[in-house]
Amino acid sequence: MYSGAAAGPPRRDFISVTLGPEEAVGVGGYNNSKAWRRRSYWRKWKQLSRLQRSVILFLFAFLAACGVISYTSMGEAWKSITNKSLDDQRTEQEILGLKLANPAVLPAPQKADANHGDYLELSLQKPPKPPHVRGPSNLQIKAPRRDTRLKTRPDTMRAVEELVEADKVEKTEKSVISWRGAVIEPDQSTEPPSSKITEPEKPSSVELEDQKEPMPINERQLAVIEAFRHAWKGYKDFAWGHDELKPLSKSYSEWFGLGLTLIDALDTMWILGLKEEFEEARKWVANDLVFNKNVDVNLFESTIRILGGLLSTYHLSGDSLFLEKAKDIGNRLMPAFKTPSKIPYSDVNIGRGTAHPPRWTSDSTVAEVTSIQLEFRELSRLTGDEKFQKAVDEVMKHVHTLSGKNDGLVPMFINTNSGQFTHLGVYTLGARADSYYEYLLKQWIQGGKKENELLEDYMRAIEGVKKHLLHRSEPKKLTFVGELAHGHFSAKMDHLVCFLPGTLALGAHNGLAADHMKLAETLTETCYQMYAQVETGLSPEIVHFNLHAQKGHKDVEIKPADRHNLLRPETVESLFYMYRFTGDKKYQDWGWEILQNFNRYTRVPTGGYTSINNVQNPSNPEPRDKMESFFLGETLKYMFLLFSDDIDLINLDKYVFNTEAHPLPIWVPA
Ligand code: DMJ
Repeated sequence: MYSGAAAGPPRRDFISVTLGPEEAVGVGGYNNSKAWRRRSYWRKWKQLSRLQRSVILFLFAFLAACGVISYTSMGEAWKSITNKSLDDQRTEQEILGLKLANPAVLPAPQKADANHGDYLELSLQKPPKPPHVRGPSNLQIKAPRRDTRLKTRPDTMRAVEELVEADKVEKTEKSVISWRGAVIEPDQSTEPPSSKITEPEKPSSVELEDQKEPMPINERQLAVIEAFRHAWKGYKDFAWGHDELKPLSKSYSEWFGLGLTLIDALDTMWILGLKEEFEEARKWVANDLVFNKNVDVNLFESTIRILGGLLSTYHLSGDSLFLEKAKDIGNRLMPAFKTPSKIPYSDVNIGRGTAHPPRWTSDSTVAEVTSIQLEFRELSRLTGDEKFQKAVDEVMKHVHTLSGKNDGLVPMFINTNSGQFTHLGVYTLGARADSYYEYLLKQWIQGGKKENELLEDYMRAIEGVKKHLLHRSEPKKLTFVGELAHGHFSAKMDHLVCFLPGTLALGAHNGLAADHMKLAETLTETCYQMYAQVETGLSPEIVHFNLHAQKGHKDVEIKPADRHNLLRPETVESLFYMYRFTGDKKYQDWGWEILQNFNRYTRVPTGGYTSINNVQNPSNPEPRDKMESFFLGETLKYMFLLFSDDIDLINLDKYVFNTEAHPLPIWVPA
């Protein structure tokens, strides 16, 4: 209670505001004029004590302040709710494969260091994205659509859950992989480092077509998926993280100790839509793949399988982890080029940074030094570091000028000191020379068909093949590619040569002579006969063709030392190209026969497939106990693509396959 001075009106310690009817209605009756009301309120106000007035004023002020504060914070909260739901929608859309109006882009070629002068200025088309941004490739493809048996959405959601888990573990990486569709970025040029900056092009109609829904998977493709899963099961159970599976002994073998099969198989899993397997393998790459190892690797093999595999997986998935790994291995392989001639050594110690030729010679194999270019050139384009491309371009320029060729055909060896061909006079399209020819054409395609020396060398070589190496067998008159040794023709043909029909067809598709396509057709038939004429329906490593008809003899003869089959891809590879370019279903049927025979004679019940020693003995093909990494990297991938009618599933106007079946972008797509 408040007790005030005795004199004066008593003070009240409460506020009483009574608005009775007599206050509202004046003596003169109802008067609701504004002036009257103002006067009346004012009178009331004046009647209040000072304390009462202060309290009322304070209350008004307090309420007004509260109003202002709550208005501002509600606005913020609303804004963040709205943004969050937009973000959520975006993530979900990406995960579900929906095209965004404003898609992320492939990280532009990155600057390796600041001092590359003119070259770099030309090479960089766009400022690099911040490293944490995982953009999809400008040539990213859609994972194929499965039919109802292979449920896409649950798969996707499971993959997402795993990814969330993985993210917790891998704090450094944000790893939501986008399984979304072909996104051809209108603002991305894929020009090589050495070419001029061009204005970004709008997506062509062909590019826009890429954004169509992928086709559903058919029965034969499902059979390939099943085969892949069976192979993968063996690898996972007995060889996880090692180079190759030994499916019979349920163990593994090491070559480089770098998880070769796993890396070789990454983009195949992507293309087949095997999301869970892919994610599991990705985790291994993120956590366990280490290149800082005191180990000798073969430059060619590690380039085509590891560097190529990582680069293509980067392009398909848009996941920068793979580019980082590619850069790492690419840098570690560079010491191979430190030779007197700049022709690289065959072997590099990727931990020590030293390189050397094989112990018995200072020669390198011609195919090996001329079939690493697609990968190193692409690495330069992506990183903005010219050194990779420079090193491999120099090799090609040098080989272009060399003497010792025979109408464009090259010998099999080249000396790392002198830079000259050695062992002159022997010419083959098989082992040690094969992919030299393949990469002439494919580099020309990769670079936008501008590098004329490559085309010249390719065209001349095919003329050389026609002139010196083509013959016909008896009795079926199959055209085959033999070998020439010091002027003597040999009717020997490696299975490896069966890459040639596919390459010829690719050249014809890119505008080269139409007779290349004719030759491709006849040679594909021959390669198929190398399977069909054998007891198991599987080709041996090497065949000899009969040049003269002999009673009871087929076209194909096999020597005991050559009757093994290593699960090689070349014939299936050519079948794939031929089907893509002709649409003739017989190529699919031939591939289907081959897949069934692989299943019959090379499949190991406990998981995996094995090389065999004897393709001529169906009752005992003599399993070798080894699954080569290229069975997953190449053979099954080409099978899957062969059985697809979707030309956008690795569109051949946008991608070029390296010699290990890893698709890399064509810099200036048709
Ligand atoms: C693969 O490593 C590559 O295809 C290479 O070009 C040749 N050998 C094997 C497959 O047979």
